[in-house]
Amino acid sequence: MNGNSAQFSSEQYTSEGFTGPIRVLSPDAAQSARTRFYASIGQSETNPGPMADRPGGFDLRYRWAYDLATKPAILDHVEQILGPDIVLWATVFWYKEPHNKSYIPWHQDATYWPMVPRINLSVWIALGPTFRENGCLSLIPGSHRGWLDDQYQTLEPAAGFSEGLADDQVDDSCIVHLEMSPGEAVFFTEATLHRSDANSSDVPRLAFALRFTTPEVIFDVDALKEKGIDYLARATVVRGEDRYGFNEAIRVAPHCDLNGEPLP
Ligand SMILES: O=C(O)CCC(=O)C(=O)O
Repeated sequence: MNGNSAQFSSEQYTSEGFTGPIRVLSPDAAQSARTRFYASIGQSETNPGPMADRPGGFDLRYRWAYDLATKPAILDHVEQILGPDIVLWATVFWYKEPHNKSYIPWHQDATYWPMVPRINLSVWIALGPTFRENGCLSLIPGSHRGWLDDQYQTLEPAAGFSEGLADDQVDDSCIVHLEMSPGEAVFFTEATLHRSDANSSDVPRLAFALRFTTPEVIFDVDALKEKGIDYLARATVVRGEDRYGFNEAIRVAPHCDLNGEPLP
């Protein structure tokens, strides 16, 4: 991949487990999101250091992050895959400052999440440039057809997750390195194998990942709490309607924080 945007393809998403990169934000909109992100973590964009803040749930704290996550152009693509009723249940800023040595191991997302059934579409938006040396996202096309969590192992401390797959457990002969320009996004499934390297460059790597599902999915709130990720998981219907009412306990009104106060 070289940063030339592709066409969104639901056929590719179904057959290969991903589609993209697709341009979802203009370069200016990506720059504005970057500026807001750095301001909110108290860092300078020109000389950024590590993030002290938790990377999740910004959509529940800042109106700009909620608006970014629910842009109609993004939801239009999501609707092509998930249908008319769409739930945004988590967002994460994946940020690696220059020379951050941590890498993200091969994994399939839904193996970490207490959701039944396992239905998730991630929209991973590059807010700055992503390339091999700054730890771009990489994935394996077609890897979403089976689950591999029975092969997970405990990983070394440099891995961003304590459990996942070691590199030599994965056949990466058809790996796709998603080198992307600010404002491009890749859409991938709950089961698509992906990873990212450490950032060995002087350029920060910043992405905003959005997790979408459908209202029929039930989240185990106690298990989320046990895993310590309940702070980032709050299900909000962002398009269509909830015909099930399964997730009342973790729903907040759109545009409100966890206490029901309007977002700043
Ligand atoms: O951005 C990264 O380095 C990892 C992203 C990831 O694992 C995810 O979005 O599920």
